[in-house]
Amino acid sequence: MDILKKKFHEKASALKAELRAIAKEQGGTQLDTVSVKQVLGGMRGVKSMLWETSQLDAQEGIRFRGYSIPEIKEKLPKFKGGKEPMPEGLFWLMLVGEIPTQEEAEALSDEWEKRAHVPEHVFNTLNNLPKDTHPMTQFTIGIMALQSESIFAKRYAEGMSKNDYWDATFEDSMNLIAKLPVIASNIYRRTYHNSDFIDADTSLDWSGNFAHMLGFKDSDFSSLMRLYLTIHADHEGGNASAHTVHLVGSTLSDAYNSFAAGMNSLAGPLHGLANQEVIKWVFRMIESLGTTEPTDDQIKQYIHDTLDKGQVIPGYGHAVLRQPDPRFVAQREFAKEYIKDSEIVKIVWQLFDIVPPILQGLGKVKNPWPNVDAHSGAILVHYGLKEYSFYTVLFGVSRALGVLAALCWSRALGFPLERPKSVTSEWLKNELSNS
Ligand code: CMX
Repeated sequence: MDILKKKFHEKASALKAELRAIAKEQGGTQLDTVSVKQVLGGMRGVKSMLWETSQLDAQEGIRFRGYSIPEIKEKLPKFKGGKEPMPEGLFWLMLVGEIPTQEEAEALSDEWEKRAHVPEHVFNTLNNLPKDTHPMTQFTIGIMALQSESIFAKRYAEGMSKNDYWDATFEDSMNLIAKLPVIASNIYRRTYHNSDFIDADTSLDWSGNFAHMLGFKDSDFSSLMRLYLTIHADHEGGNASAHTVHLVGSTLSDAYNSFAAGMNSLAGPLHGLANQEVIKWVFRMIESLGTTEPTDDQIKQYIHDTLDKGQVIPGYGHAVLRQPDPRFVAQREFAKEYIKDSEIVKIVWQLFDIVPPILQGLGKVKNPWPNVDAHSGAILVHYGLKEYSFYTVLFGVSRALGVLAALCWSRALGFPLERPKSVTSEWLKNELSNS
């Protein structure tokens, strides 16, 4: 991928010089002040990180290099005349800020195929785990086992110059992205299909081949994977998984260590694990109500019961968004177009009408609307991927695109070790009493 690498290096070198000048000449300019609420409330809204690949607006949702989800759906290259965007195109866009041509996206697909070989010791490591190890745990262990392949770690040990960090990070990122579908599908097949593994189909693109290795033959499922792996890829830098990759990467941990750390963050139920929690919650509701066609009143009662138990409604709410998540909307549109009859999808749509007013009524939930995780499981169930413990792995494979493109930028721009300041409650109380 010489063209992509060269393009990235040219753009990164220019921006690095520009940012250095800004830091020198205008470094003292105050952008924001941090409030006590931000110190105690999870640092919401604190502008403290540069993240080139995407930006999130509370009302509008995510934009990748300035393009909204409807725009990337329209503009990114498609695989063999299909309707859904190729994630290869999104990676290219996030890395260099340009929509690739069809040929460029296909060349990237071929490049990832060439880099997809996973060494045997990774599979042996996974095989030594108990079968009921959560797939996200298997995923991070698989990535950690793959760290033996890190070019950055090897070159750093040999005395690599700071100026070359971006190059080694680019190579590691490309290799890791290429290998993730192989690791993820291996985990899926060993956990749920008696280790009946499926060889890669090299005629397919990154997503189509992933769907194939998972064992899904329906071409609509491959289309779903293209959309899914595109829309989950990035959500600016402050979300927990992206920020974790950024933080760990800032210590010059390589792409494998940094990405595995981010995946442990994605595995939390307030973040990526919410996609499994949503469908688990829906299945439990169906079981408890004894019907796959619950009435609105039955659903309302189930929601109140959940809240009364001190639990959250999974798939609803967001730390930044204040409108229905456009990633939810994109999945709803996909379901409307591709899925004619699904009881689970229908329930998800019922929930979209019923949950927000109830959460609004609590008077404390800042965003009563659905997030990305509210819809994905129902579509996967429709195509037969019912093993919901695996869902966050799919999210993780996609998230690699954004966080690794951003990691390349961090190393190319020479960002320093991240080290914000903490304070004690004693300090805070003193400060407030003196103000
Ligand atoms: N159900 C019930 N209560 C909710 C809620 C929900 N879906 N969303 C927020 N709240 C509650 C919070 O728990 C908090 O209650 P307390 O004051 O009692 O602690 C209160 O409302 C205020 O929270 P907030 O400021 O609106 O939301 P946060 O920014 O703190 O948290 C999030 C955001 C996503 C963690 C939260 O909305 C939530 O727990 N949602 C359910 C889990 C989920 O879907 N997560 C996936 C997010 C998307 C992703 O990362 O993949």
